[in-house]
Amino acid sequence: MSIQWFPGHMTKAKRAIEEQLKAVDMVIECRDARIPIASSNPMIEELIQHKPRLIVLTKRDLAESKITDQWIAHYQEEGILAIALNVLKDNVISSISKGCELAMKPKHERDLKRGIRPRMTRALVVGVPNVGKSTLINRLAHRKVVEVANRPGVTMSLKRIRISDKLEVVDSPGLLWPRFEDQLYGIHLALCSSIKETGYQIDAIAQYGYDFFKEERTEKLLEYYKIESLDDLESFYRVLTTRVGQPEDRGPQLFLRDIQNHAFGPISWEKPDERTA
Ligand SMILES: Nc1nc2c(ncn2[C@@H]2O[C@H](COP(=O)(O)OP(=O)(O)O)[C@@H](O)[C@H]2O)c(=O)[nH]1
Ligand SMILES: [Mg+2]
Repeated sequence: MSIQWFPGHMTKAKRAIEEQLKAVDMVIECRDARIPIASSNPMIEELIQHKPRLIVLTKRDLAESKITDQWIAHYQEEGILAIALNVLKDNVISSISKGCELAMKPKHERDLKRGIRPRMTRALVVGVPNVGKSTLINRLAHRKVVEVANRPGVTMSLKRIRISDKLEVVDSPGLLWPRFEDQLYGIHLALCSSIKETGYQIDAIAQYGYDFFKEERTEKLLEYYKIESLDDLESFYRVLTTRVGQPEDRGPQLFLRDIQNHAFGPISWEKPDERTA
């Protein structure tokens, strides 16, 4: 991903989402299960307001399932329904249908008490770039795409997918910006290939990765590189580069590439107890 976000883009994206929200009953918010904070939009709560919401933690195959479960429990405590998906492999139609039905349940019950029968639910899919929105939409679209509409005002097309007689999912072309205002989240996004790192950042990102593994997941590095212990960063890079016959200053690049290629198995970079926002 190499999208550059500027205030103008952000205002435009915000308006587009606000406009789209008027036409839907609920929101399906995709977040990367490895980095649910960094991959969430900082204004999402304000944007969604009181609409029912289903958080979909995508890429669950790349995250540590125990930590993903903690995230789901954490959202539950906050009164938000969350599910985790491998968008490439799981039965997304069934999971999304059930999730949306549960998210809408309180509203439907309120409506029924007032004598209003529930009508078809329209759910808008939102999320920052690279969380898997298009993949999700495409997998849902194995059913038929009922409409591609151009709405006046904002130039955008809305793709609506009829999932069942109870649910229609609306694709949102308005891209939301990630939580890059804090350097830590920028690093997390780069570790998950969700923003493009630039040359001068590679050392810092790789060093963050090294410190993370050294503190919490040492055995994963030892196992993968078949080394005895982690001493210091320099000797770690020396081992990495020597084995492939590359100059030592290529260490950070090689290590970051392995991280981004999921060489060490599922990794969750963010845990709910570290959550501040
Ligand atoms: N391993 C894994 N990869 C996924 C998953 N969902 C999406 N991807 C990959 O993530 C990348 C970004 O997905 P995309 O749908 O383009 O994201 P978008 O920018 O939100 O529309 C693609 O390479 C997808 O194949 C998932 O659940 N697991
Ligand atoms: Mg997309």
